[in-house]
Order: sequence, then C-alpha cells, then structure tokens
Amino acid sequence: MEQTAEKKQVIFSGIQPSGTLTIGNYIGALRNFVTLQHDYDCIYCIVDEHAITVRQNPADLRRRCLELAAIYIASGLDPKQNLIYCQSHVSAHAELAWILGCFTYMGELNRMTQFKAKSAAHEDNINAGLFTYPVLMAADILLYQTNLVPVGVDQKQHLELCRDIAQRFNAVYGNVFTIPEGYIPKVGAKIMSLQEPGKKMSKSDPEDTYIALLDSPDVIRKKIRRAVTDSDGEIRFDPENKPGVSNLLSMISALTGTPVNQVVSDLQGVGYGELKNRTTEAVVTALEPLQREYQRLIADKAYLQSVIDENGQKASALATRTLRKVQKKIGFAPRG
Ligand code: ATP
Ligand code: LTN
Repeated sequence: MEQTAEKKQVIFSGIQPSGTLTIGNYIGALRNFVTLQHDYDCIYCIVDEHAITVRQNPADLRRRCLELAAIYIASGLDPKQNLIYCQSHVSAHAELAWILGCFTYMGELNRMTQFKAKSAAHEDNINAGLFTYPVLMAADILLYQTNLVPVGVDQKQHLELCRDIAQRFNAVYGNVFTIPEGYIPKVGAKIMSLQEPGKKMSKSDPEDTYIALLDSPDVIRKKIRRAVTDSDGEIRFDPENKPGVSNLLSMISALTGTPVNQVVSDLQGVGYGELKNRTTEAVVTALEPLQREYQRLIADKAYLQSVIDENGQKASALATRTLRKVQKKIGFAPRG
C-alpha cells in the first residue's frame, strides 16, 4: 500500500481458495475490488483458514492459494497498491477470532443461513469451525480498522454480525474498532446457478452449474447454451418467476454496464437462443483480458510467492497494531 499524505479509508475483503472462481465471484466481488482500488487503501485476502471449514485436499489448497493471487492480479489489482496475501500467514486473524468468539452468542451464530446451508450440504462434517466461521470473518475485517467491505449479498448477514460484535466490544472497552459498512453491488450481487437458477452460483458446486473465470470461450458457450430457462419464451426481468432468464440478463447488464431495462428492450423480439448468444459474448469479452494476464502470471510462481510474502508481512504489521490494543484493553498481561 502506498503511503499518501492524506489517509484514505480502508477496504477489506476476502475470497476462499475453495475452488475455481466463478463469474458470480467476479461480478459480485472481484470486479468491484478493481474499481474501488484507487480511492481506498485496499486489503484483499486469500482466506485459506475459512476454506478449511470444508474438507480440502492439501495439494489442491496449496496450489489454489497462488492461483487466487494470480486471479486477483490478473483481474486488475495492482499488488503494489493493494495488500494481497494469505490469511494463514498473519496469525493475528486467528488470535483476534478467539477473543471475538468470547463476545459472540451461540444464538447469533445459530441464525446464520450460510451455516445452515453448509451443514446441510456436509452432514458428515459439521465442525465447530463452520459454526464460528463468521467470527473469523469479523476478525479479518476488524483487524484492519476497515471502513468498507465489498461482498456479494450472501455475505450481508455475516457483515451485520461483524458490526454487532464490534459495537458490543466498543461499548465495553471504548472506541477500539471502526464499524464497517458493506458495499453490495446493485446488479449482480447474487448470480444464480446455471442449472438451478433458484440457487446461488457457487464454486463448490458441480462444474455445469457455474462459469469458471478460466473456462475457454467454447466451454462458456456450451454451459450457457445448456443453462436452464423456462418455457414461456418471453424476455423479461423477473427474478422470482423467471430466475433463469433474469440471471442471464443480470450477467449481461453487470458485464456491459448497461441497465437491465435497457438490456431487456434491446432484446425484444428475439428468442432465448439470442439471449444466450449475447450472454456468451458479454462473458467471453469480459474474461478474455483476465485470462490472458492470468496465463502470464501463473507461469511465474516465484513472483506470486514474493507478492504474498511481502504483502503478508505488511498486513501482519497493520493487524498486530489492532491486536495489541485489544489485548491490552481486555487485560492480558503486558509483554516485558
Ligand atoms: P464456496 O462455494 O466455496 O462457499 P463461493 O463461490 O460462495 O464459495 P466465496 O469465496 O465464499 O465464494 O465468496 C467470495 C465473494 O464472492 C464473496 O464476496 C461472495 O459474496 C461473492 N459471491 C460468491 N458467490 C456469488 C454469486 N453467485 N453472486 C455474486 N457474488 C458471489
Ligand atoms: N466469508 C466470505 C469470505 C470472507 C470475507 C472476509 C469477505 C472471509 N473473510 C472478510 C469479506 C470480508 C465469503 O465470501 N464466503
């Protein structure tokens, strides 16, 4: 992060290295990281500790951390201006999470819809980490005195809990934490699965339900051609009654920067085949430069490693400041 005379506000966000990133991650989160990077001091974390709340293969997890660093940079984030690093390299995250866990109620965590959904999907592994996941997320955010958190709408509930925890802590110990605000995009905050458009597109689901950022144009075309729509043949934006069609319209709108009603009127008189062609075109065009840059970066593992090493050290210095303050306020014995 560059030192400037005037202190900018702080942005923090994270993405789990739990699979191949999807167009949902891109539209809901990543591309907003890129737009916001010039106006804020930005910290973009690879949240590997969150990823292990679901069982991960070690070799895959290791590889995906560097891949995600490459995706961040390829999408346009400048690693000299933004902190791009791995959560597990900064031990303050886990340490603050422990403390904040003592300021979080079981009842609050029990209400989290992501916990309910993930425990239903992984019945054989409903672990305590999955339950306390939002506490670690709160620690991520609060460690950096974050003002703004760009995320998709599925993270809104976690963000509200983070604010509640911070306010509760501040009420006892004074103004220790900045209270963060969410930044949720107006269009594309929840891109839906191509096969079950009533469900969020997710990188942990089967291949044909999502478009991966690194899918070739051919694969993208095939997946969109097979996307579930409906049988009334009308192109109209109505997420409740026409989730499949509305999902494609949202993607076009978000990726081309055209208001949804304009996209709809441009498509009057054409069929779903043409809607799918236009969606494919919008996705392929948006991803082409990212993919090209990614291929160049991923060939240079030493560079990627140096980015996460250097940025991890800088993040650690920032995080430790808040952690020490918290430890002192709580009454932990001073260090000699
Ligand atoms: P997993 O399936 O492993 O839980 P995920 O695909 O939901 O992962 P995350 O790493 O949890 O992805 O999310 C990274 C960011 O992308 C978050 O800000 C999240 O809100 C956003 N995001 C995830 N899926 C979507 C989606 N379908 N539409 C819009 N934003 C999304
Ligand atoms: N829980 C988020 C990922 C995440 C995050 C964060 C996002 C972990 N820590 C801090 C914003 C800020 C998710 O998308 N599943």
